Amino acid sequence: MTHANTRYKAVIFDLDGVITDTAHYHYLAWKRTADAVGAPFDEEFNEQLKGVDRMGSLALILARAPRSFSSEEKLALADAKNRHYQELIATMTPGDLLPGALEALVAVRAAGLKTGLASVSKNAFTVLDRLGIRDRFDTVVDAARIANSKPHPEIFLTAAAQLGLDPGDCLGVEDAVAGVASIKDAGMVAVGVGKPEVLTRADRVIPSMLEFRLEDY
Ligand code: B16
Ligand code: MG
Repeated sequence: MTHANTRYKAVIFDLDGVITDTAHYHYLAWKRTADAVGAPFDEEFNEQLKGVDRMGSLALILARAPRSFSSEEKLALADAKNRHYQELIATMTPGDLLPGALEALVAVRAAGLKTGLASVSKNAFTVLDRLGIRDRFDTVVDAARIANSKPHPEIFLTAAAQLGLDPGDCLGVEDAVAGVASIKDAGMVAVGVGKPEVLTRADRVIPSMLEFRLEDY
């Protein structure tokens, strides 16, 4: 089945900030880490961690700490943060889907397009299961097999390859600056979810997934 009103063959979604708000749980878990090492940390700084992988996020936090840390200490801090994060996401339910997210997934498939997920989170499969939407995706990139975090295009290129499609046939949806850069450098058209003055490289910006319409692209 093909759809007359779009030239795309797939839509590849980011998870955090597009499908659900895991950023809040990452924030709570990193806040505990930052407090333990005496690094300043607030919601505004947390914005810079969106789309950045675990060790990369930790490096940004520790750069503001009063001392340096050994590799062993860094691994222990990252592990403790992840265990805390996993406790937090264990409480998630389908009620944690962002408004419009499920409707967008349903609409994309109804139009005959494939759905993909491009999250650099190694906990993405758990989150999808908690939300009850794993079977809504034709492909999910395994973050453990990705060498380069966003803004590198690897994760969106991998999603397209797993679907057997050219990047130019895919639309990418992201809420983070690093994520939009990843989509654009993969050669895809980017839908930004958020503010146009922030997501300056996006081809079109919508305030939330409630405004996602396939026929707009
Ligand atoms: P984990 P995304 C990213 O998910 C988050 O935005 C980022 O804040 C987080 O550090 C990263 O996943 C790694 O997550 O520690 O669970 O592997 O935006 O790519 O869906
Ligand atoms: Mg995101």
